[in-house]
Parts: sequence; structure tokens; C-alpha cells
Amino acid sequence: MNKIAFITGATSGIGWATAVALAKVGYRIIATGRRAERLEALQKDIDQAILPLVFDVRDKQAVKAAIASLPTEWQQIDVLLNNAGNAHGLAPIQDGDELDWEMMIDINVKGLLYVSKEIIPFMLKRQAGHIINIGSVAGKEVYANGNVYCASKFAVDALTQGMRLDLNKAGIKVSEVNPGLVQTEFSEVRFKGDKERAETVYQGFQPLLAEDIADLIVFMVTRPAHVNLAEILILPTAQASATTVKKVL
Ligand code: NDP
Ligand code: 8X3
Repeated sequence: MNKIAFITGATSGIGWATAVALAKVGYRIIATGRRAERLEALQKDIDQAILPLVFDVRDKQAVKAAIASLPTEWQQIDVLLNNAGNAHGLAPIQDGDELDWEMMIDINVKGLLYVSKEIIPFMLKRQAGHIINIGSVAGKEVYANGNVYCASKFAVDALTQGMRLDLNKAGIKVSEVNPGLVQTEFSEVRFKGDKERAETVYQGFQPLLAEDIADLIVFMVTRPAHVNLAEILILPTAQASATTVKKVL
């Protein structure tokens, strides 16, 4: 196989695990994120050569320049995984921090758009490709204090539907994966490096692992050409809704 996957947010969590899993089934990986040293470490986890691209998805010019720098032999992108994103803060709307709001909208929504805009032309040229956006259960259900993070993931949901409508005639698949609680660096980022608080989010039940999402993505991209798993909600067995988790304490 000589397929190529372009993964945003490959320095950690879901993006990292998916890079490893797709490489195992033969994909060549373009791995992106801001932390160059993590991309170097990822290379050690993967047998074949990966192409690291270091950029901040908020920086439109950096996104354009990075993708424009792709050598011809890396431009035939089969899968775009729009995964880069995080929650920043967890506060009632009246106490929200504008910088947190801006980060979530700039990364989770605008960053996804900037990257997609640069990759879609490669897919249009070949009238083929598969875009998978990582949404969230938080893009289906709003929870208390989740306000802007939830809004950013509702936006991902709307954009996924819009992209599917607009790219359908070009033969490009567009899918969305909406995970529940996955134990990654997500909560550490949300709580600004407070590891202890982050750990409490996943205590008393078995959360999903990044590898569970990676497995699902491998399954999605290996379906026959006529099958698109358009939208999947994936929860830990202990989780029934965004806020209902069976904890055994
Ligand atoms: P992690 O914090 O482990 O990973 C986030 C990734 O996003 C990192 O690789 C990070 O790379 C990248 N990223 C963040 N900001 C930027 C930026 N400005 N520019 C470029 N890359 C950026 O969290 P997850 O793996 O859990 O999160 C991945 C996706 O999954 C996110 O979209 C998240 O919203 C979603 N999700 C997570 C769930 C969970 O419970 N964990 C549940 C549902 C959805 P770097 O810092 O190196 O730039
Ligand atoms: C991440 C899941 O419930 O922590 O999108 O918001 S949650």
C-alpha cells in the first residue's frame, strides 16, 4: 500500500495513536503539531519514515507554508485527520476567560478550516480522499461549564455536514468521530497543567484509550470505496451521556 494520511495533533493522544495505527496498516504519515521533539519521538514509534510538519493551526500563513512545502511524492493525501484541538478551561459563561474562548475557536474551528482549505485541492485533483473530523460527544450535547468548548465542537459537527454536502460530487468521503471521555493530555491542557485535577476526570471508571479511537479510524478508512461511516459516537461503556458516567468508587 502506498497511501498517505495527514494527521493534525499527532504529538499526543488520539493523533499519536492514530499515526501509529495507520502506519501499521501501511500508511505513510504526515505528522503535524507544534512540539517538534514529540514528532521526533513519534518517528521512533513507527517503522517507516514519517514526514513531520511543525506548525500552529491558528497561524493561517504557517499552515499554508507548511502544506505548500510538501514534496510532490507526499501530496497524494488519501486521509486527512482533523484532530488538533483541546478544551481550555471549564467555567460558567459569566466567568469565562476570553483568551480561552479565542484559543478554542481559533484551534478547534478555524484551524480545522485552514488545514482543510489547503488539503482539499489535492483531493479535488484526484477526485478522491477521506476527511475525518474529530468532533466530540460535547458537539452533540452541551454540559454545564462546557459552553465555548461545546460550541466549538457543535461547529465541527456543522462543518462536517457542510463539507460532506460540498465535497460529495467530487467523490471525497467526509466523516466525523465523536468520542466521549478518552484519557489523553486533554484534561491536563483544559486545567492548565494541573495533573492531579486532570486525573480525577478519569477516576472510578475505565475511560477510552487513544488506541480505541485509532482502531476505529483504521476500520473507517479500510471500508470499501462505496462505504462511508459518516458519523460515529464512541463512548466508554461506563458513559451514557456527556455527563452520565457510572463510577465505581
Ligand atoms: P491531547 O491534548 O492529547 O492532544 C491534542 C493535540 O492537538 C496535540 O497533538 C496538540 O499538539 C494538538 N494541538 C493543540 N493545539 C494546537 C495548535 N494550536 N496547533 C497545532 N496543534 C495543536 O488531546 P486529545 O488527543 O484527547 O485530543 C485530540 C482531539 O480529540 C481534540 O480535537 C479533542 O477536542 C478531541 N476529543 C478529545 C476527547 C477526550 O476526552 N480526550 C473526547 C472527544 C474529543 P501540540 O500541543 O504539539 O501543538
Ligand atoms: C472531550 C470530551 O466530555 O471532556 O470532548 O468534553 S468532554
